[in-house]
Amino acid sequence: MLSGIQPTAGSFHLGNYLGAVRQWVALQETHDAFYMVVDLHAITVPQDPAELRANTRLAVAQLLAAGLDPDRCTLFVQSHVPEHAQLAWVMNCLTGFGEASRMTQFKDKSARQGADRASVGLFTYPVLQVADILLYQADEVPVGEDQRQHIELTRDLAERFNGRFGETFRTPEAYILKETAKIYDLQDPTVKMSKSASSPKGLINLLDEPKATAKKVRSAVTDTDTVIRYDVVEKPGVSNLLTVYSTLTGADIPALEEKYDGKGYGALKTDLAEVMVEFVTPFRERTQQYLDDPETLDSVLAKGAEKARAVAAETLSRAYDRVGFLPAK
Ligand code: AQP
Repeated sequence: MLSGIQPTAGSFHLGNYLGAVRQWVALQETHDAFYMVVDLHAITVPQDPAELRANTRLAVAQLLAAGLDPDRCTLFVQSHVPEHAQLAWVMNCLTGFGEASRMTQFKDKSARQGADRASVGLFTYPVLQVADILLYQADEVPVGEDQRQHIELTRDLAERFNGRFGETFRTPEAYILKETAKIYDLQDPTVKMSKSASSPKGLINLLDEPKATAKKVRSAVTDTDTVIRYDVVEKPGVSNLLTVYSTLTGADIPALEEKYDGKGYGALKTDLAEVMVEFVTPFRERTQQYLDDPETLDSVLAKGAEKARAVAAETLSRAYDRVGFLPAK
């Protein structure tokens, strides 16, 4: 099991947590799990060095606060394991230009930046992600729906490499939970909650002031009807709120529909705002505790990098050999 998260914006948002990180915490109990903060991916768009460094530590602190346990999983920073960039080069050489051009995330992000300003790194970012996954011989990759196409590319490239050079990589599957595959923007519930595309009011950052978070939930866009029913086509806003409510509390959606029958959107939003506050308040505190203890954080990362490198180096060495590189003596 392998997955990663970018340290770009500082705080994780609710989509990151419900779509990915929450699953990571559960899966560390049952799988040999590798989780990383993908700082190499972060520099595909312009970054301030001091901010990147601070945000990388902040991402690690949030992962620990969310419940990752370094004794149950391998938690590391991507740039601490140079094999990622090394295997990415090999994979770049197997990827068609047209194939990379079809990646919708690249199309969206480069369109937002202006095609001339988008970096070559942003273009080949999905191929780096392929290397990330294949290095650990991952069977499954827990991600949100927006990553499905990249996992498909990973499967294609693993099979291409194996077909050309002999069986080397496992072909992974995306692990996407249907219920939380896509958490939507609170102001435009037809598009995903996203750090780069959502408006501040549509985006719930887990480290924001709990009061501000509650306010955003209370002003979430719903519809002109009053009935609380899960229906993503007719009622995307209400359905999104029900998904979040259900996932954070464990109450199933039919039970919530019954609970709020005849009560109107105000009651649902007020209660969900409270649920959110109860969730983010200890999360913020735990994150701060990890940030206040840099020695523990550094030692978690040193141990994680060592464990990750042991696996990654072995896979890379096999791949280099298969490609025909002369072994270094
Ligand atoms: N809205 C979402 N619903 C469900 N899952 C989501 N993920 C992201 N948004 C949603 C999942 O979070 C994991 C980490 O993604 P990332 O490293 O790409 O994080 P990000 O860049 O912070 O996420 P954004 O908001 O998607 O950024 P933009 O839009 O700027 O690229 C992944 O598993 C992802 O699927």
